[in-house]
Amino acid sequence: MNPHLDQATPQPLITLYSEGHHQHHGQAELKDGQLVPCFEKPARADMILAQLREAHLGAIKTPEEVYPEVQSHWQQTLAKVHSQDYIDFLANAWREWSAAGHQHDMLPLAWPPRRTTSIRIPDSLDGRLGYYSFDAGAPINAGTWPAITDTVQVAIAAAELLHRQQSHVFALTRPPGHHAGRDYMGGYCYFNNAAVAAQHLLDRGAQRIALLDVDFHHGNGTQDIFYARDDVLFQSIHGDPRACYPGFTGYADETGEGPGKGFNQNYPLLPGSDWSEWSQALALSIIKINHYAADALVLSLGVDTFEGDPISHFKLKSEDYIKMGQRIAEANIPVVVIMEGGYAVEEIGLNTRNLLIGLMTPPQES
Ligand code: OKP
Ligand code: ZN
Repeated sequence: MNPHLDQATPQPLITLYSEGHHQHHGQAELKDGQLVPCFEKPARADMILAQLREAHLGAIKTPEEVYPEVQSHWQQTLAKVHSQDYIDFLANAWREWSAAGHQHDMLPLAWPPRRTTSIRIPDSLDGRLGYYSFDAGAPINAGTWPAITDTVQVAIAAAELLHRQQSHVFALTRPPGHHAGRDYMGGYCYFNNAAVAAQHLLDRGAQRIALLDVDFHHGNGTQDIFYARDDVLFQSIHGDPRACYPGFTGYADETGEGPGKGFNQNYPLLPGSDWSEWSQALALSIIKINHYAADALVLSLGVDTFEGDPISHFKLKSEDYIKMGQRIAEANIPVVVIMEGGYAVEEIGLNTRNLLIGLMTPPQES
């Protein structure tokens, strides 16, 4: 046995969290042609928080506690990864919807098909709702704006803390963000929390950020935001788009464009993949990160790769998340973990906790 293993005492890990996410709770989503209760719900974050407290992983702080200026700065950072018209749409959407007398969640009904002569922004709210979304999986209600702006501040404060202390930080963000593109929502996502964290690190002087997305689903929104940029190396390990949601992107031949050519990397894996297949893709991605010589790593963490996830198709076990965290720690750069998916609510806390424990206690070099 490695004699150093048992000497590896976990360092405290600071978690950033804000209560505001509770205000966002959608009523229903479509699954296999049926309206079912939303899988993406406040209990997800509550379960993670409970496990972090039980494991005494470290302090849990609000964005204002670590970075009081976040309240006056977040909109600037947000506007670098999302278009202002999209941000304004989200800011006003519920007010317009409720003024029209509606009480149920907003959900889009129509999208422009291929070969649309010219796509303009409709005046009507229904028109804009379709224009600014790629699916009907991101309901908007009264609490959506407070929740998504709160969680963007969680992501920024976590990035700020990483910048200051140069050690790992966990941003307990909810709702997730990696399906949100520059000017669209979808797949439970509105603002791209991971992209905002990466942008904040660049604004603080980082030259190169690696953004690794380990959620079961392809991070199509993050790919969209950074596709033509070379200051963020985006990599995603996910269910093969031939079989898995969102299904239109995530192929291995999507490698970036213009100055971003070579800075986008997808690792599609077949449904049913377990740790042995999954960890091979991870190893390849870590080699890329090392080669890129990133200043920091933004980890889009979805634990919907878990074997018990109700909407996903990989076969990772709870113990595998410890190994995942350890392997990622071997990249030897500070990591800001941004929470994305994970819908096996009973196990979401344990799986997340295991990842974080692995990250904080890598096997020691002998
Ligand atoms: C968000 B994240 C498949 C339906 C998929 C949306 C899934 C969004 C996942 N039958 N519905 O990446 O965890
Ligand atoms: Zn996912």
